[in-house]
Amino acid sequence: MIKTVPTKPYTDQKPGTSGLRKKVPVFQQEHYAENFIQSIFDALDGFQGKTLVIGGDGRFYNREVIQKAIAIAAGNGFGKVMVGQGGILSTPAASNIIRKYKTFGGIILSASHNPGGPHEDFGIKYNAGNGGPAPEKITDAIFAKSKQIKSFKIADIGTVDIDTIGTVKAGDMTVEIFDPVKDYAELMESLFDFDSLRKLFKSGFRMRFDAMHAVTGPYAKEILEHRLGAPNGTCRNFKPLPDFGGHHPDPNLVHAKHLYDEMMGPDAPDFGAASDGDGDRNLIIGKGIFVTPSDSVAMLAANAKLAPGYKDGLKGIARSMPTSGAADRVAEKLGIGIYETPTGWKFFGNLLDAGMATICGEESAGTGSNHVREKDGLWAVLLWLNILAARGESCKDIVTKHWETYGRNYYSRHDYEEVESDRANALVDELRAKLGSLPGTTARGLKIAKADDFAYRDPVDGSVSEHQGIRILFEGGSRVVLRLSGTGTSGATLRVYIERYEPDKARHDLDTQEALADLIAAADDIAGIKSHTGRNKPSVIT
Ligand code: VG1
Ligand code: CO
Repeated sequence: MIKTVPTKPYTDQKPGTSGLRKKVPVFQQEHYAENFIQSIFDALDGFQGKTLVIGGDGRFYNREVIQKAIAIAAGNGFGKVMVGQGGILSTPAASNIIRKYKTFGGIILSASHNPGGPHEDFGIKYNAGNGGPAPEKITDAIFAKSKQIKSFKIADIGTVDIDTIGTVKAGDMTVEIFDPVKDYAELMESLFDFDSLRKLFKSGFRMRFDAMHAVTGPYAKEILEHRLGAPNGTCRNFKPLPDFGGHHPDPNLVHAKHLYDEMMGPDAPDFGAASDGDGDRNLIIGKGIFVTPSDSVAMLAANAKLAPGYKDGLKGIARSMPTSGAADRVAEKLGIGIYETPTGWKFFGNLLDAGMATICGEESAGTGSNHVREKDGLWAVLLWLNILAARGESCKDIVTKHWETYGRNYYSRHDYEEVESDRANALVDELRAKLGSLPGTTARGLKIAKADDFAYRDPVDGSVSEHQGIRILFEGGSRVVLRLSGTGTSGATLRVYIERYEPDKARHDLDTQEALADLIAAADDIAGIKSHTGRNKPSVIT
């Protein structure tokens, strides 16, 4: 039985960098989740009788919204939904399922690296049939529908058992509950040399993987400990919890500080890694050395051929604009294309689909390849392991040799979180207004060569995305980028990205913040960060 339930539109359902993210109490308002899910379907065509994938990162409110999504999918005429057992499905695993079983698309319930719990964050995003996040054309249409919605269609099917693997009928629709790990583990096994990884762990190689009580736990346990034979205890915090144990599941040097401290300690394991709420980010720390995400994508690309899945080489590399230029130097040396996109994985989809890029990366700890259409935390960890096994060198040696070959891009991101929106907007507006007058002027002795507001023209479909971050480019190649986050749920988060290239080997072991000190000061002089935000230092430095 299908009911048409009248509803009133909410005005704030605009998807951000990666889907719609709000506090749980916002999502708990009457019909809030229902409206958004119906708006997704209203923005799509041709799904009658087709299959939809549904899963989430296990955070608070996940199970409730999964039931709603199943019932609304049935109400709208989907023929089948595939749901990860227990409602669990990492973002990259969801992308794989959509592609492998050629489904119409998928709904992923996650607010990724944001905290979870009754007063924390929740999120919903739609991924299309290529397995990737809906492009702006679709997210714009969803937002437009959400502002006009008058009713949603829901099937009266009661509560579906999402914990037992198998297939059941729900009205006219089929519901398949599947093991969320198996297909993903098989995909990893097809890309990497699992035999040599087993030998590596057998030889006594020690690793620490911190799942931060988020979705990657079951995947890491199965792959690292069960399939690759890493000792029991290699994975830590591997049980997904609705509130992530009260922590931010954000694998950076602030929220995964315990891992950093362990890796810098006297008895550090050989290799450390962590992943975020929905399993698409990665933190890589070798014994005694943190690898910045921008460096990591460059190093993975430079060594990718060592893994069976990439033995024929790469077609191209894509990175988001704020990500450092380290990957550009690798692309140049390999003689392959390099693409610079706006922030957010949705912009890589076309390049991957068109076969123009094989590896993609973002400075925010996202790395991935054409094996799925999302960034993939465990994939990056396994590629690093494959490279370590094949080269037989330490992570630190691989990193320092890379810098010797290509030079080092000193890089840092300063985040000012929960700034009042008006103040953050004022900063950006003022800066935008003076962009034209900046070139030729000097700040802290650094001459500005160019200043602009980044716009991207997709080389595949020609679509244009404007206002994707303000760039201040200095003579000599250093730069500062400023943009406002599109994933936060309270106030505004200002991100300031700072980069300097250092070719001289003798200057490769400086402290990053010291190496960037003049640029950091120049950014404040130019943009008035302290005066606008009222803060004298960033909330998070990565
Ligand atoms: C942030 C990152 C961006 C990433 C996005 C989603 O967006 O900067 O690189 O793609 O999060 O990642 P923003 O707009 O807040 O800067 V995830 O792991 O939160 O889905
Ligand atoms: Co994520």
